[in-house]
Parts: sequence; structure tokens; C-alpha cells
Amino acid sequence: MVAGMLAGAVATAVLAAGGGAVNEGAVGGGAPFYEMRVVGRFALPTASMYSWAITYDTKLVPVGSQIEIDQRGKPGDMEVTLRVKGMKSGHAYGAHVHQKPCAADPAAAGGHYQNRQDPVQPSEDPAYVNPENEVWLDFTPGGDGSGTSTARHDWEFRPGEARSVVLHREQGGAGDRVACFTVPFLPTH
Ligand SMILES: [Cu+2]
Repeated sequence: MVAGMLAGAVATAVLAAGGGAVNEGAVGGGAPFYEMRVVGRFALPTASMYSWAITYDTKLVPVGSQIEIDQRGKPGDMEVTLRVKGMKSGHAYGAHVHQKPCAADPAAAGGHYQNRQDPVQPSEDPAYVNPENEVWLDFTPGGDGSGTSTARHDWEFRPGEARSVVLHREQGGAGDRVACFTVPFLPTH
């Protein structure tokens, strides 16, 4: 089942205790750390059972364009990095971590992951909808169609509550959903 879901995507996850020679510099103090990286190639929703990456708008996110998400951190310091290839150069894409996995329906990914959860959902209050309380990965591809962005926070995800990255037509926290990538953010449970 899992192997089938992974067709078209590569996932690696590393969970380790700190203090080892290789990671000493990055860890410090022997705190536990983690790293997870997934790579996907966007496919149409009709092919979604074979891909973790779904495009809803092939003009902005062509079939075959790529996304990579890297999550690394330790308690009190989490970094999420997005890298894309094959996107529309010069277009200002919005991108955030969302609560649920992707499906053919763009709404399936639910709302944004929030560190402090807005009691009113769907959340529209700027006190909650902002890049400090959520993970925003907005990017604008260069002339070669590749782009990157990084978000850093002093908090971690609640287990299993961060499940995807959604790409939007516009930046600024909302707008049409043009693509979705299901990501096994840590901790998963
Ligand atoms: Cu979003």
C-alpha cells in the first residue's frame, strides 16, 4: 500500500538522537533532532492515487513539475524548506502547510496548520492567519522556473496535524488552490 502511494515520489526520513559526531554541529546540547525530505512530481487529480502531488491548474503547475519539501529541527527550532522546478517564471505563488492530505477536491486539504488555533474555523482572523502562527512558503520562480523558500519557527507541529503543502494562485494567505502535495510532516503520531 505505502509502496504504491510512493510511486512518483521519494521519501526519506531520519529520526535520531543528537550527540553523534556527524550531527554534532547542527544539534548542540545533545537535544533530539529530526529530518524529513519528500520529492514529488505533479500529476492530474485522475492520477492522484499514484502520486502525492496533484495539480489543479496546469498553466501554473504543469504536469511533471517538481516539488521538494524538507523539514528539519529539534525542540524549539523547526525549519521547513520548499523547492520547486518547472513552475511559471515570475508568478508570485502562495504556499502554506495545511492540515489534511490532498485529494482530487482542492478543499480536501482543509485549512492552514496553526500553532495557536483560531477557535473560529475557517480561520480569517489576521491574529491567527500570519506567517508567525502558520507555515508560509510563498515563492516566485526565476527565469528557469525554479523557486525556493524557507520558514523557521520556534515551535513544532502537533502529531499528525500537518499533512500537506498547498500552492495558491496568490500570495498573502488565501486564494485559489492550484496544487497540493501530501507530506508526512513529523511528528506523524
Ligand atoms: Cu494555503
